[in-house]
This record gives sequence, C-alpha cells and structure tokens, in this order.
Amino acid sequence: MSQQNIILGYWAFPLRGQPIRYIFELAQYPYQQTNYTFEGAKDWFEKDKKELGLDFPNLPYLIQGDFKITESQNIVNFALDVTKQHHLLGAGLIRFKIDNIRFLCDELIAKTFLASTKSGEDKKAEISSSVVPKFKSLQTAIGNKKYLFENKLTLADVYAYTAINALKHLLSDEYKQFAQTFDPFMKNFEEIPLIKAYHNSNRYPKFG
Ligand SMILES: N[C@@H](CCC(=O)N[C@@H](CS)C(=O)NCC(=O)O)C(=O)O
Repeated sequence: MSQQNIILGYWAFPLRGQPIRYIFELAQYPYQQTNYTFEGAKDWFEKDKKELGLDFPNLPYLIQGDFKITESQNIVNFALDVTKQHHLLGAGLIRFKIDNIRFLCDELIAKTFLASTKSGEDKKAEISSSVVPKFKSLQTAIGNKKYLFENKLTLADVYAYTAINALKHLLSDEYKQFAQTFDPFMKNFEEIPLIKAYHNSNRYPKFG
C-alpha cells in the first residue's frame, strides 16, 4: 500500500460513516476528511460523486492515491487493517456476537435517521416498528455493563455508541425511555481519553 494520505469522505454528521472515524482516532492514525453538509449536498451529488473516479460512488468513501473504495463495512475492515486494531473485532465465537451488534446498529443508525426525516403518522409508525424494538434489544444487551463484551472496548461498543448518539440527537423524545441504561454507557465511552480529545476537537462533526 502506498503511503499517500487517506481521505475519508462522508456527511458532516456522526452517522453510518462515524465508526470509521472512531477507528482512525482510536489509533491516532492520520486521515483527512471531506465532510459534506446537507446544505452543500450538491458538492457531493453534482460534483464529487461523478468526478472522484469511484467505481461504486457512495458515502462514505475512502481514497488513498489510486486506491478507492466504498461501502461502510468494507471501509471499517480496511481501517482496522491499516491501523492494526483487529482486537476490536474480538476472538473466537465472540467475534460473531460483536458483529451481530455491529450490523444491527449499522442498520439502526440508518433507520433512526430515516425516522427523523419523517413527520406525523409516518414518523410514529417508523419509530414503533423499526427503531424502538431494536433499541430495546440493545438496552437488554447493554444492561449495566460498561462495555458490551469481556469488559473491554470492541467494535460493538463503537457501533452501539454511534446508534445511541443518533437516537439521542435525532429522536430525543424516544431517547428518554432508555436514558437510565444509555446515559452511563455513553458517558463511559466519552471518557475514553482518545475519544474525549476527539470529541473536543474540530475533527468531530457533531450534531447541531
Ligand atoms: N451500503 C452502503 C450504504 C451507503 C449509504 O446509504 N449512504 C448514504 C449515507 S449513510 C448516502 O447518503 N449516500 C450518498 C449517495 O447515495 O450518493 C454503505 O454501507 O456504505
């Protein structure tokens, strides 16, 4: 692999592409960002989507010289490789339990965002059918644990935090019923020194 700079392209929000940012940050691995705003969405749709030379144009994307990939889970795998953080995947059968939460939360992040864009009965239906039941399962899995598996940080925590943070900011009324479980879980993640420094930096594209 060439030593050219890594460029990560995604929306300027901590949604589906956010776990990739956490992986680079947890390793203090240098990466550049192209963060697209919703107001400036045409920079993506009308320009970069057509001009960057991506085989399968989408957000997130990762470019390193001539190496260009999309699909968020593919980029997560690349980021784990390049930062040598395979331990975040776990070992043995736990790997599959971790991935269970990883893929559930990936979908949940998208569903939470989708529900937040709706209104009235549509919004209520989306929340009660697709969002709340999955957060209830996540709440049971978290219980009063600091980390989901083996008392240490894994990709499951990174994804769970990203999904819960999306719920808290995009559907704040729905968050309330989970706060007793999710508040301490979020606080624990936010107190990891590298995460704390990142969240306080201008590299973190926070909500609002
Ligand atoms: N399967 C794809 C889905 C990507 C996707 O849906 N991207 C959304 C944001 S999360 C988007 O806005 N894509 C830009 C586009 O469709 O051009 C992945 O996991 O990366």
